[in-house]
Amino acid sequence: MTDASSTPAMPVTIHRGDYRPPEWLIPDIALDFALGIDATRVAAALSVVRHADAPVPLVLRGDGLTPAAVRVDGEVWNGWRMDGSDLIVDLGDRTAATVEVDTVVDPASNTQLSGLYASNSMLCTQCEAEGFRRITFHPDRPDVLSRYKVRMQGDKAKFPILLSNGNCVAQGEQGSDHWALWEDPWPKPSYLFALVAGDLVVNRDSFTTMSGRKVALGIWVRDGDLDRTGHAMQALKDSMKWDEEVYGREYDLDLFNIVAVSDFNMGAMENKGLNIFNTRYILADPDTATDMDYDGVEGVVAHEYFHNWSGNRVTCRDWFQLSLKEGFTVFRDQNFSADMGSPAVKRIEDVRLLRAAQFPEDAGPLAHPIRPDSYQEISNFYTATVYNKGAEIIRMMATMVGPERFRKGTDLYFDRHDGEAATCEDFVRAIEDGAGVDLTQFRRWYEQAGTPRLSLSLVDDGGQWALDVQQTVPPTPGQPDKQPMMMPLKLAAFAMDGSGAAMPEMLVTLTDATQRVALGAFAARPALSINRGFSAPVIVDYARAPGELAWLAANDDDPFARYEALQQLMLDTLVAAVSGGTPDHSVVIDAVAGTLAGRQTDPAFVAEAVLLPSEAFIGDQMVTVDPDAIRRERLALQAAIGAALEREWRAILSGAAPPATDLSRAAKGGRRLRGVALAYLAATGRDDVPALAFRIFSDADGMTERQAALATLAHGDSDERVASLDIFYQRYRDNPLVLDKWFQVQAWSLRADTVHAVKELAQHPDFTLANPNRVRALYGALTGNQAAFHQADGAGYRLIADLVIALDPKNPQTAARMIPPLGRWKRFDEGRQRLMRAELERILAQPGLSRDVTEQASKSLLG
Ligand code: B3K
Ligand code: ZN
Repeated sequence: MTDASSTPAMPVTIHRGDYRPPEWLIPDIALDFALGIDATRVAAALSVVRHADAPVPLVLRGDGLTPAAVRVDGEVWNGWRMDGSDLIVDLGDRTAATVEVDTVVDPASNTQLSGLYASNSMLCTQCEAEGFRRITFHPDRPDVLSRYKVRMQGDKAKFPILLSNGNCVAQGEQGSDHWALWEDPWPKPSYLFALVAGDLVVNRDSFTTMSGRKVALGIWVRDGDLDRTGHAMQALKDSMKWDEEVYGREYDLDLFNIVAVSDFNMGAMENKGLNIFNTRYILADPDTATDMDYDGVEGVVAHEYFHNWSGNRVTCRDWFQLSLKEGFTVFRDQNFSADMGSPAVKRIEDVRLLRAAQFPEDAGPLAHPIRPDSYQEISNFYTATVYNKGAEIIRMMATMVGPERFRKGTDLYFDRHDGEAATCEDFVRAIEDGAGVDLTQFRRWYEQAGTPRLSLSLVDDGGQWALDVQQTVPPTPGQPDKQPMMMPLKLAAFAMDGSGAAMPEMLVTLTDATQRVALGAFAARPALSINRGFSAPVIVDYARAPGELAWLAANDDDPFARYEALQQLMLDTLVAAVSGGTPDHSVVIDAVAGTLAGRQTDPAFVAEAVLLPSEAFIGDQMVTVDPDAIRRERLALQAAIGAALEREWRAILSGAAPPATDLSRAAKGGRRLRGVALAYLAATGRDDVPALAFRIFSDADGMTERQAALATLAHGDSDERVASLDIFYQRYRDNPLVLDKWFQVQAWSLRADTVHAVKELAQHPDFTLANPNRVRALYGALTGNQAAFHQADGAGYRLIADLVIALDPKNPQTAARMIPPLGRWKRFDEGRQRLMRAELERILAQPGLSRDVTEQASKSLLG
């Protein structure tokens, strides 16, 4: 299998409307693997049953495969041919047959990390979305469900552990080899198949389900990593319990295994009974993982576990329905994490991510509905829109009907579609029927791309106040005209005059392009709390009265709304400054001071609330993004807040940090606030800051404090910067996940020479294109560093385009993920536009480009 030639560049567009049911079903599959790092022989036996009414050949998809032998019902078969990379087997007028196909794959040279590949001399698989066809010929579509029997045999010394889906039903030895036979009783699509063979150690535990069944749990890692698996195991047990309590979903096998792999294209994969994870989302101990890393482990373990029902027991009919499993499962993992920690902080983090990743996608050339209408390469559609906006769509349904009725809807969904490959429409209908609600208009969220915008104006009708709401959905590629959406909008109103008069929270369902909402009686214009809890994923325009945001930041009874008010205040100040106004920092300083007063009660919330909006988010508010002015004004505001509240920041830092082993909410919040305090203090440029940061770095008993201090130092120019980076490198050079942080903090740096530094770091002996985590740590961090990536001479763009060109032949999925930042060219000045487009054109001019990169770059160029 040669990776470069296995993905043809010819773009074929697949349309949702072209869906046809499968012509052949495959109730049973037996796979026999003779394992080898350079050559693994795969003997597949498919029991096929004709589903079409009339005779039709069996089409088996392949990617980079050559059939070594084809047999039908035990006989050598000549009635087959290749059509491109697909195998067409002519079965005459048979209605059922056993089709056997032998193939040989080379895991060691599979650098795409899709199909069967080698990572640290271990063999593992990644089949979603279309990787199974890189292992053996198969329809490889999610609506073909089969029971799998998997036999694997290999050298005992090289592959002491042999794992697949389901249960191990037999094993034995044969000379220097051993073998294992795994059977999965649950029919599943090919994308959920998994196999792992390697030298692994296990953290074993167990969970007793609500019906009293004991499930054996195992987390498999490389020798030496075992003592960093405790948090993942706890997260797994918590997830299993939560899904029983909140959704009534019980685990359905006697075994649940997780394997951690260093080289992995995404976060993790929910293969039935055998989840495969990026080590990043399994391994954590206080010395090497930050609190945020801990939360990442908990959230991703939960996400993959929850897929056992939302994704595996009920799967997707076709890949256009991806949000059916991903949006719903993200919604489930968000609520789980909220229940495990702080709901307000979790909501802030989720909304921040939505605004950072999804809103720009929805406003750019790659905008698509959560249920796309067409694609060239499905890997390009594992997007923030499908995942995170998808979760918001589910959240809106839950908000509109309330928790009990929503549960009735999801119960009905699982009952109706258990064992099936379902559609988004099936989900909406189950919520309608189970919860008793009409979602006819709401379905537009599945059809229309673009972030809706609400323009609000307050009307005073003789002391009776009302709100006029105007809704527009912007045009997006292929969708020039939009219809108004149905959405829940949570509102409250408060008198700012000290009378205490308030209109308690109300839930309004918006349906029309213009709509009037009665608010009630107020003696004077009230302060409005709008879109509380971010009840709808929209942008709100509303001209505030002077002092209104500051009042809400201090007094709103919804913590999310307090956060929003303070953010909006900061944003207004920054946008005015960037647009050439004279900024008045004092309102922001006062509001931050007021928020800081609550730091004893809820340090985690306070830390989130006082953070300035990101440079990118400030840019999103502007007609033309000016990265340099944004950086300058943001730093100026940060310095002003740092100086005005210097005493507070120093007081926060003067106490002892909570012990790193304390992972309580209060301890995590305390550490987060210390990190924020250090950043504000550093912005003042006071002489003692590098020494202070270096002391924190050196005294730190865990990674949260250590990384925060290192990141602060990395922005500056001090001797302490050089020393801390060096100490960090020497200490962690053998730990890949921590070394990623070393690359990342340098690519995040606010220094003027960051693009140059990234270019140099790409030549560092520890840098490699073979590991997606390392690529993301360096280049992904650069694209997240707005002023650096958009350096006016185009050096940042060139670096990313060079990376895409170098990485595409090895790993097209990861290469394609680096393109969207170049596609935002329309948002910048003419000079930058030209440079960005030129890089996209340079990428597209490369011969033999993958389908992944071709699709992303050509769509991005259209703007
Ligand atoms: N379902 C996988 C994603 C697979 C991506 C393939 N390109 C992880 C997840 O969302 O849980
Ligand atoms: Zn998922």
